[in-house]
Amino acid sequence: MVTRCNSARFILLFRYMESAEVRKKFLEFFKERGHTILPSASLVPENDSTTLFTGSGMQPLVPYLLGQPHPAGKRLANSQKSFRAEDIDEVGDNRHTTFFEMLGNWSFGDYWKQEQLPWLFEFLTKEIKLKPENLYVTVFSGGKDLAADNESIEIWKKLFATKKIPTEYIEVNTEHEASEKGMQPGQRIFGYGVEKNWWSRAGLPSKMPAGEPGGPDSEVFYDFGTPHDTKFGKKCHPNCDCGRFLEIGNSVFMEYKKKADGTFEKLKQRNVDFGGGLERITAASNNDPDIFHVDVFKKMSEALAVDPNDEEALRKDRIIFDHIRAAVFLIADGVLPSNKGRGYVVRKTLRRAALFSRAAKTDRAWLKKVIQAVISSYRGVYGDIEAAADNILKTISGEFEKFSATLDEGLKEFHKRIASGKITSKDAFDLYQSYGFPWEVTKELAQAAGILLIGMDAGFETEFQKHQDISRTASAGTFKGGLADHSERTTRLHTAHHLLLRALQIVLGPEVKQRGSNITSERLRLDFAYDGKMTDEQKKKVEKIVNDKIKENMPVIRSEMSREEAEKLNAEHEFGQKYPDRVSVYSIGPMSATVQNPEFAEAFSIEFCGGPHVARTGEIGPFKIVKEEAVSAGVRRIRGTLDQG
Ligand code: ALA
Repeated sequence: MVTRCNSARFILLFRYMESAEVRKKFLEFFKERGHTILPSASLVPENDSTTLFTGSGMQPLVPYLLGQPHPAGKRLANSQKSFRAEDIDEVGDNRHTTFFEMLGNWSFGDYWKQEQLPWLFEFLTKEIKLKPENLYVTVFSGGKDLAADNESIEIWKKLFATKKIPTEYIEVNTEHEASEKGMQPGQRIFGYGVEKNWWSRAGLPSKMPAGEPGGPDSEVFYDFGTPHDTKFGKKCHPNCDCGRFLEIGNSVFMEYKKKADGTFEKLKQRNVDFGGGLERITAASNNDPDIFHVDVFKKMSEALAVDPNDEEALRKDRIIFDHIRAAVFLIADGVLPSNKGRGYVVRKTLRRAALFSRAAKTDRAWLKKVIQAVISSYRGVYGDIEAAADNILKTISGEFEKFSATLDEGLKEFHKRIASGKITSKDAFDLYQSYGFPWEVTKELAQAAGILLIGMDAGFETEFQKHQDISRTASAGTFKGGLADHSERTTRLHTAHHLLLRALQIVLGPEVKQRGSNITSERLRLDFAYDGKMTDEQKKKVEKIVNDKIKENMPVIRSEMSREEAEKLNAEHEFGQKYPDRVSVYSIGPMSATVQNPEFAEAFSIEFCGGPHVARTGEIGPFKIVKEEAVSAGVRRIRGTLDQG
């Protein structure tokens, strides 16, 4: 493999660190500091509709950041599979990927900044052997009603002083201000505002829904020393996108929760949520700014014989590698290509990969080699992938075959339509429906052909929506699952949802099974398998059972167990959902039974569920059924809401 470090001598003297070594060092480092190591959660989030995919290590841990005790303790660490579909257009340069592993460590109301920042510094400089003079850091300079993080400035100053590195703090607040000011020698700690140094799943403080946790963060950047490119701003600074600096770690000091009135309150506990891209830290350890030189990609490129001197071919190959690796992980987690939701995202990534590979690689043997390179890179780390290897190979090859069958025809049609110099959203939709061109592929082709698309995203969305609405009535309806937010009302409705499912089973029969669920602070929706319309009397009975259980003020109890144990206990789960090896289970009423004694005499309901829930059913308040209707043959939808508050 030829690398972009041009000195052959350098390559001979320098051993590239592999990502497996970085992962191992990180987990051992935090294990030695009292952390329990968790396995990675699935890429499909459980009970969380804020994103389609798990995009950070903290996502499966939200209930614990909000105060629920974690069975494994107050200090956790892991390497979490993450996928950010929103970054798909950035892929092709030397540092963006959609799929990545996020190294993470957490403190749930335990240690704080004084431990986190020195540990991170020690890990990066001693274990990974990054030169401290190549590290730059950012901290929160404050925002509306949100205090600046002066503590972190002092901690960083002391840490750099131990290495005798001159360290000045400079407040730059916004990217614009930073690119105007630039950086002077000695300036190493940069204060940015909410756009850059505030972290929550929803982004900016103003975008956070009620109940969402967030906080100021402190990021570490690695300086590769490459020259600044003025295309990205007047002067360089750590958050500049020119490629000189790469963010390799983010310590979020998660101590706030958004209130319904838009202000913030302190959480019950002060949390640390650290995330660092495994591949990025590995790239920094090798002082090589090209993330695609990290081992897993290197193995993929060996299977494809990449020419490092052809910039355009390199860009396409990076897209192919990224998308195929992402698809391998998504398919292993049960997401198959389709025209809806998560499945559409997998289809889109695979079709983009097929399109970019088309010209150069007509022989498909390379595809198998590239997929096998991914699978072998993660052998022993992600067992799911190895176990699903045959299915992965079959699914990806099948998707490539299907797409190539229509690709040439579709391209002809595309060129015919652009002969007039423009392409409409209807054209884009026809290409999607007849030839399987994802919208983004058409956009890409149109941009390459110099065709302007203004406002087309919205137009395509409208066409797409029209199509989806039509097909929805014809096929079994599914809707985006989970909770819209973790606000108090949504949480109350979530517990009511469990009561409702059980009440439906009591009134209509045990064959009632959940097929989907969606809960906002306004109402809950539950789709369930059942033949026939409910009578008014049945609805009344169901409503009464739910309200009786609310009045009984039953405890809502969370337990952790293996998936097999939960299955033996007949815990309810959604049809077709894939669950991890260890699961969280909620029972309403004490769950005194065990696998050996699976009676649950006292538990009214038991479900596979990640929460959050109220502590006792009395907190829900009066519940009422609003509507019951058909979704498709054999599937009903029921809507309910809270009477007050
Ligand atoms: N949750 C933080 C992030 O994703 C660490 O950057």
